[in-house]
Amino acid sequence: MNRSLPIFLLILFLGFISVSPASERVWTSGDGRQITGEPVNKTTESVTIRVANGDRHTIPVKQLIEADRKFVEGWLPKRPFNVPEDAVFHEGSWFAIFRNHKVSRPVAAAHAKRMGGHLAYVKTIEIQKVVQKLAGGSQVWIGGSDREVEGLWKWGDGEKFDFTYWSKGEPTNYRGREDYVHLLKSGRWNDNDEHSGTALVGYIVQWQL
Ligand SMILES: [Ca+2]
Ligand SMILES: [Ca+2]
Repeated sequence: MNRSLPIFLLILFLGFISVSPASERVWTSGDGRQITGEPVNKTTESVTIRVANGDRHTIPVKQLIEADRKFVEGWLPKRPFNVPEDAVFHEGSWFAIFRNHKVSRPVAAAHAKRMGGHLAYVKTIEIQKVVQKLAGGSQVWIGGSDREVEGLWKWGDGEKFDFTYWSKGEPTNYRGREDYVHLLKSGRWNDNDEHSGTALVGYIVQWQL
């Protein structure tokens, strides 16, 4: 009898279990259907699961059994490379502040891009609350502009502003040169010159998963 056979089988077994990611999980919906995969993203409403062949399935959280819903609640998606440890996760995105005294808008935007993100798109009051908390009363760039058509404000993905949080009397387009939005100390928005050196001390970067 070959004594090395049990050892060979053990190695084979260990090899087999090690290819299965530790974060993989069997998900069960209320009607008993199951799917096996690794969670990669979530919002309040849904969780996105990557299955073995790489496909992603987004499942409404309310369709899952209670144990799975609880798991999603307490779970945070993996931070992509470059996302700092103190970043905040909200509705499918990570947000983080970078401080850089008197930073111009192009420098801030280029740094965000190099890190695989973009200056934050503040499309909802909930995101406003996230970025305002991160800013902590300092003046920071976010990701909107009316550079293409004066008065037509858009986020970096081309979506027009729906939610806005302008400070009273803004945007002013002062001297015809203000095409970029930032948070004032109050958290309200102002349009400003992209090379403005006046007290802008940072920027908020967003990574959409
Ligand atoms: Ca303008
Ligand atoms: Ca202004």
